[in-house]
Amino acid sequence: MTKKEYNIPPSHPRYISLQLREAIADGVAEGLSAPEGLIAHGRGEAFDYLLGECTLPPAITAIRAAGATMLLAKHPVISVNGNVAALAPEHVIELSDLIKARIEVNIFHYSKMRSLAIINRFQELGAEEVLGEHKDSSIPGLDSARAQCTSAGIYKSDVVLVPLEDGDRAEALRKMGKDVITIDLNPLSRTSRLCSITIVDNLVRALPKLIETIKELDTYDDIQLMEIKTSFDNNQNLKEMLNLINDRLGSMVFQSGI
Ligand code: PTJ
Repeated sequence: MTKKEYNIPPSHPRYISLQLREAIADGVAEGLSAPEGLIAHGRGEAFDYLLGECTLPPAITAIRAAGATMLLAKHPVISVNGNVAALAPEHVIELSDLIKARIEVNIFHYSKMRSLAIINRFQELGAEEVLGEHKDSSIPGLDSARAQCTSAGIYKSDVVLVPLEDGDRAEALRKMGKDVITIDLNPLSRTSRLCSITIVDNLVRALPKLIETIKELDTYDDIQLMEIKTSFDNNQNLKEMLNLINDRLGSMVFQSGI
C-alpha cells in the first residue's frame, strides 16, 4: 500500500484494516480500481476475519511452493488489476525486479482509461516496463475482456501470478499449460480451486513474505526447487486451510469487549 496519511489514529484497534479500506476507496477515486473492487475487497475482509488476519501455516507452505515455482520459471509474469494497483504496487515492483518477471495489466471490468491509469501508477512508482497497453494476443477459450493479452507477456509466460483473480481466466491459463499462482483470501473461490498454487492470505501480507522467501530460496539449486514445487498439493493445502478455519471458529470464546 502506498504510504499515505489517512485520518485514522494508529491506536485504533482496526487501524490496518481501515487503512486498506481507505487505500481501495482512494484507488476508485483515482480511477485505478473499479467500483466493483470495493465489493471484492469487502468479501476479502470477511474471509480475513476467518483467518484471524494473519498468515496461517498452509499459506506459508503455498508461499514456498510459489517462490520455488517462480524461481524455476523462464518467463514469469505478474498480472495486475485495479485492486492490486491500489493495495500493493510497490511490492509487485520489488517482486518483478527480484525474479525478472514482467508486469502486465489485465483487468476484468475493462476500460482503456483505467488500464492506462494502472500502467501510469506502476511507472510513477519505478516500474521500468508495464505491459498491457497494446494487446496483440488472446487467451483461448475465454470470452471476457480478460482474454486480451500481450504476446510478450501473459501469452508467452510459463508461470503467471494472478492475485485477486476471477476463476475463468485462471482455468483458461492452466489449459494453456501454465503454472498459475494466485493470492486469494477465499479458499472456496473457483480461482482458489483451479490454480496450481493458491496462497490463502491477504495480498498485503503475502507479497512481502513471498519476496522474503524468494530471497531465501535463491541459494537453492534447481533440483531442490523442483522438489518444493512438485511436493505441493493445492487441494490438500486448501483442505488444511479450511480445517484450520473450522477449528478456529469452533474454539472461539467470546468475551465481553469491556
Ligand atoms: O480491476 P479489475 O477490473 O480487474 O477488477 C478486480 C476485481 C478484484 C474487482 C475482480 O477481479 C473481481 O471481481 O474479483 P472477484 O471475482 O470478486 O474475486 C476477488 C477475490 O479476491 C475474492 O475471492 C476476494 O475474497 C479476494 N480478495 C479481496 N481482497 C483481497 C483478496 N484476496 C487477497 N487479498 C486481498 N486484499
